[in-house]
Amino acid sequence: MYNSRIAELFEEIADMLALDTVDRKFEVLAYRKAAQTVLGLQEDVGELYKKKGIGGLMELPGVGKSIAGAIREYIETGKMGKHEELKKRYPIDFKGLTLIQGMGSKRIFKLYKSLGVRNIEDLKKAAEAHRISGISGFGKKSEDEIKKSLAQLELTKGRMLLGLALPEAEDIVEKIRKSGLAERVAIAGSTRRMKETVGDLDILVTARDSEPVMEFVRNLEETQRTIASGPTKTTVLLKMGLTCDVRVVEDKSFGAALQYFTGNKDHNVKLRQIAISKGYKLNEYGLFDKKGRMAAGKEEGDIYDKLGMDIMPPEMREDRGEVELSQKHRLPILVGLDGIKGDLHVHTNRSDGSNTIEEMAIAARKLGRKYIGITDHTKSEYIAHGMDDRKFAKHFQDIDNVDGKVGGIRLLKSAEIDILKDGSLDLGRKTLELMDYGLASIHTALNMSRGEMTRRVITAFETGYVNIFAHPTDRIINVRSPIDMDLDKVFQAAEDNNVIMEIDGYPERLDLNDENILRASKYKLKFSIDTDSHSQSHLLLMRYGVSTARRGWLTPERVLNTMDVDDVLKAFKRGRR
Ligand code: DGT
Ligand code: CA
Ligand code: CA
Ligand code: ZN
Repeated sequence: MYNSRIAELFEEIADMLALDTVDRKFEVLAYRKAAQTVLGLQEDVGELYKKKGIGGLMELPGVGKSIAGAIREYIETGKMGKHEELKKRYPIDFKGLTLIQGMGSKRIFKLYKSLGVRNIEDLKKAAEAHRISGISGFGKKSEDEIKKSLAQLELTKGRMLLGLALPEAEDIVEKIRKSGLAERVAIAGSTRRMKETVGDLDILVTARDSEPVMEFVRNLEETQRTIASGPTKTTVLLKMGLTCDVRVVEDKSFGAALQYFTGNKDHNVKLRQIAISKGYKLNEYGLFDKKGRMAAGKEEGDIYDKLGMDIMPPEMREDRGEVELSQKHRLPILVGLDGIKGDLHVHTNRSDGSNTIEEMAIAARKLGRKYIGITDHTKSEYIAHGMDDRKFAKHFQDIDNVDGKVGGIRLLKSAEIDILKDGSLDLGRKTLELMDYGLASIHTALNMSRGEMTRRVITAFETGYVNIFAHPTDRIINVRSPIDMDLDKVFQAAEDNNVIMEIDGYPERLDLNDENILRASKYKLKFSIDTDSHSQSHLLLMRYGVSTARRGWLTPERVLNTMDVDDVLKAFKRGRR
């Protein structure tokens, strides 16, 4: 797949040529034109070159002898001499620096020459030392803008939470649909696989006329800046700090493109090998037989079908054994949002939530939940206004009262019980006995040694009052690493003590994560998918918990809250000593 890489190199060559003191306008234009041509090709230039040689390349619009030569050189050696030679003169990360507002290649070069700025790091240092405002053509205003843009980039550095990225992708898809410019519109990439964080958004579109779609995307309210825009692909930097690739594909290739751009890469590589073994060729345009006839392409399912496989949910496509299972027609039927009947981790304004018990109950009922467990914090969590035994006694009466008052949903009495340093629980036995179940978690002394932490958790399990172990590893994505404990020992102890593992659906947590769920599958464990809601709107976060469970291959039987409340209560009784 050479097209995008070669286009990128050509753009960078053009950027660098434009800096020359001698006027090289025509050359610059030629490389830019060639970049657009290559980027817009339906076929890969590598394939084209293999089939038709250098002559085939030269038939492309705007590709003359020297540019065709550069393409050949790159395909054959993985290098482009012209690019390397220029790069020696301009050792600058143009691509990274153009992500900063107002930084074109000329201004980038100016900062390189005057301040030695080669990359984002250098730019940051220069801005912090107020050295940019002194450069002619920049001034204080430019420096402030650069700083602002740097801060924005910093905020969204690396990967963004699915909980932020997915709603944005859905909004954009909806807008493209409503524009009437497109026929089919779909989210692909890691967002479709519901990965916990995503690097960029990938959106696929079919349209009779592609340019109006590209223009629409460039002008979206969400768009901050266009990074690249060609006939069939536009990349924009969204205001939220994520980049978004929108590709227009032909209707007959939509399924193939959706399969390809959903990935992940390793899954795709396996699929391509299977295709080859069956005498086909698979790429983002379709599945082709030896004579080049399209065997499938319009629908994603047809591709798997022709390869002798069952199509699996995107959440499974991580090359973790799903390909082989699908070939044997033994894919599991995964838990789905439709199957969720209750939510067993819900906060109210009795501790750090923002809504009343009644408001949470009504909001949950609206979402179709049949039961919720009220799990406010215990006293050690004083910042979260955790309650002591005396307050809980009254609190439980209030829960019962609301339960009597609000029909159509059952309220269960519980608490998010702090597991103290020594593994004891943050409430007295009498209070624990008043609960329908106990949900426990760790919030303090997170830096204990692995052995101590493991002991602490198992001690808590052995009290007989822990039914659900909430957000087990206590990680916060992009903020805090998981606590160090021997998960295998913890899982084994959970099995022995009938403790249910939580999958916390809060987007910053998603804990247990997909990998740990898969790892827990060796044990006879059940899981509870909860929202850890602190307000009514959080009850909707259940989808992220469910997608995490699906990425861990969970079937409905292994998920506690797919059951009716009576069976849930029975399962809790089994857990109690
Ligand atoms: P991200 O954006 O880092 O969260 O992860 P993805 O999976 O969305 O990756 P992205 O956006 O780079 O590419 C989208 C999909 O395109 C990817 O999941 C699989 C496919 N793809 C990208 N590059 C390659 C490649 O070199 N080979 C193959 N077979 N597939 C690729
Ligand atoms: Ca992506
Ligand atoms: Ca992408
Ligand atoms: Zn909580």
